[in-house]
Amino acid sequence: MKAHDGMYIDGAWRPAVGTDTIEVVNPVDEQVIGRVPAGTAEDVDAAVRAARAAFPGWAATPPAERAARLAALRDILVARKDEIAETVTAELGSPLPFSQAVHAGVPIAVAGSYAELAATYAFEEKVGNSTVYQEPVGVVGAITPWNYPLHQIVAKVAPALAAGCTVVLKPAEDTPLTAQLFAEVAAEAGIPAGVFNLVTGLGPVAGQALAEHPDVDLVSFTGSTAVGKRIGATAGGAVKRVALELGGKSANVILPSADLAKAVGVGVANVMSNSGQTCSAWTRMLVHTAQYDEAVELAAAAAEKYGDRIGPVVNAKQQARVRSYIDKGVTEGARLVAGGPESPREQGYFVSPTVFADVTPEMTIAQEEIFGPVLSIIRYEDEADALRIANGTVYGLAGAVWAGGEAEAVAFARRLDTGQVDINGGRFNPLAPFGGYKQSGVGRELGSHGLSEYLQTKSLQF
Ligand code: TXE
Repeated sequence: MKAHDGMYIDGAWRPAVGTDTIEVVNPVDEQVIGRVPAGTAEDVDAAVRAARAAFPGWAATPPAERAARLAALRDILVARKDEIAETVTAELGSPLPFSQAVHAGVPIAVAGSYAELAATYAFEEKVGNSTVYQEPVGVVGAITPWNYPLHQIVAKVAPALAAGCTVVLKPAEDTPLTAQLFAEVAAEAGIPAGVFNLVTGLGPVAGQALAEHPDVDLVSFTGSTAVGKRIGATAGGAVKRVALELGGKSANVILPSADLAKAVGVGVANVMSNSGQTCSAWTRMLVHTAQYDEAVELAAAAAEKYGDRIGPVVNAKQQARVRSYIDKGVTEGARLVAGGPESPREQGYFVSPTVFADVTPEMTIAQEEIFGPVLSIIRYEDEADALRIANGTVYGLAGAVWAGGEAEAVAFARRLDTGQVDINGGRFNPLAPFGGYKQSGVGRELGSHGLSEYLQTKSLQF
């Protein structure tokens, strides 16, 4: 795989300050496929200075011109779609068709939506005797995870650029090649020098330096709850804007009137896709006691069919983490009906698609984010019980409700303490705000809500 040996700062690839590198490993065969520089606080500082210098010019660029650059960026993502999919597959291990459709397809849709929003958003409006302006916050520090390498980048960088902010990106250490490819795309799209900058590196070094940099005005972080809490505390102490997209433990609530087979089939597919490494994954399936045994049978059969075709998880650490959760499920008394802790292959970081029945709401596997292909099926007695279980975790990111009628599902969904709910399956909408209630985070991504995160409000009175 092609890898740059420098940082993308101020419109050019520049040598890193230090000599340390990070190995990029293919999770399917454990082979090293590239090396990128491990950035230091000095690299971060150079990138922040470039972003600061570029900010006044980009903020003053008319929204229509910013929209044109984003449209160009989208077009280049389309032109390089195969290369994107191959790069994500090489460093994340996801099957190529999934990388094509989701890892490349979704960011293309999101970049397109921000090209349009930049052109149409009301950056200025009259309110009584005032004019209210939406102005860019300034320099953004974006820290992204590896699970959807390009989507996580585009979901931050596109709205930031649409708003008129400039960006320094620190991508996940497992998937830096996709981030380097994105920097090439930004350059090709004519995003001016310093408006987008990339520093690869380790979280506790480059990530922390970016989150703590005094000249960063807004930190947008997606990743683990532990790191998110630290970043939130630092940003709060510095009175800095912060957006946090953290974990989830979403409930898939199947009401008795639903099409059970469909709800279970889609539910299992949702958890297994991307090997379960999705923050919004419906990892808890809630089924009425009268339909429970049938649902367990359907889910186990569906999971068995996937085999190792779902692809591996991202690295050895994640594989060990997921397998230890499976062990914990068994120890705490849940019943394994598909998969288990043994890896289906000798080589690569594979985990078998796993389904647990007889899971009770307080078990560790029903409370903590596993981030692997593991489904917990929980029994409920009535609707009130289902609601209590669904809302009974520290998280509140997403969820699903299935019912015979849409109105019944919507009534239930309105009582869920989560930021997004799919009704009878739902369909991805790049304009729909995405983000968490409770400890799943602060702020929203996507659509106009995502754009407004990067804006601050000024009013003039006449
Ligand atoms: O996350 P980290 P990891 C969850 C998921 C997973 C667990 C661990 O449950 O199993 O987190 O994953 C950077 N200051 N999610 O260890 O460490 C890091 O370099 C600043 C959910 O990969 O949080 C990377 O760029 N930055 C999630 C990013 O933070 C730091 C997606 C995320 O890595 C840092 C990923 C520090 N001190 C994991 N330490 C979701 N919500 O989608 C690390 N980073």
